[in-house]
Amino acid sequence: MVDDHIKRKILLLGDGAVGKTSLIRRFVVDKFSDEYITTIGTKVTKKDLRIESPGKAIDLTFMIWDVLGQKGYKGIQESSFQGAKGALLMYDVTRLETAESLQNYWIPHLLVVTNPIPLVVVGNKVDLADSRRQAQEELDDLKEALGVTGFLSSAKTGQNVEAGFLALAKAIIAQSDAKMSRREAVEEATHEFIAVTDQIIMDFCDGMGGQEAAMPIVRQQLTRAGVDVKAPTREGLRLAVDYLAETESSFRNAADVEASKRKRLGWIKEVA
Ligand code: G3D
Ligand code: MG
Repeated sequence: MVDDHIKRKILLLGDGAVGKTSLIRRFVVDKFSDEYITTIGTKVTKKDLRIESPGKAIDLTFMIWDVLGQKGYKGIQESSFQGAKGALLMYDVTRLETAESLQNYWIPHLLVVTNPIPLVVVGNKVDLADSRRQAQEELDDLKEALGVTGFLSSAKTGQNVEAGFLALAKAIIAQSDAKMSRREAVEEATHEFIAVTDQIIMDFCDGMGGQEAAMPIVRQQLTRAGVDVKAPTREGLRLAVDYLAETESSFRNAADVEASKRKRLGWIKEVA
């Protein structure tokens, strides 16, 4: 029996407010959740695809990483790049400086961490463009400069939302062997736990009003739970969530502490 099911991590990169979160929402019928509204840390969304090519169909699961778009968060960003097999590079056609950012910031950063991987560029908010023709010319220039394929999209109208993801899927399939090695599978799971750790830490810091006050406690409780930040495990994270809740109960009310704890345990559970 041939196992044609493959799972790949992809990144959605681009400056803040270009429409990354909106694009994922359009593409994935996802349950609506509060933490989706502003992307704090990194959010991972799953999407199953079936790629048909002559004589063959491949089932592909994308793990789409919506990476914090604020420039300067290099640590969080670069740790989320690891293990990625492709990236959608997104800009806003009404703000051309966001296209420059792809060349000046996002691509160089990506290449520090990953080997060259398939890239697709997406010029979003085409519904707001004054001239579609001009937007297309600008996109064509960018495609040529980067040597990649690309599309004009609108997360608002849904135009070309699938096209970008599908083009990336095809490029990834073309490039990689359909079978993921065991080692790669293990690595991928590790990176997912890193994203969840990131999310839990951010959430805790939020509750405490900032990293400055919260980080010493985070370090202490993660150490106590035996969490290795380079390779967090499900068990370690569960324990860390317990310990963090314990410390929170001294300055938050019991119902809030319990709600945060359940939310964080839910994130851990989501990791396949
Ligand atoms: P980000 O995840 O890249 O930071 P968001 O971007 O998805 O949060 O989108 C930022 C804002 O742009 C949102 O507006 C969103 O509705 C809007 N937006 C995203 N894609 C499109 C698009 O294709 N067309 C139009 N017209 N707007 C878009 P708000 O006002 O909610 O902040
Ligand atoms: Mg976002």
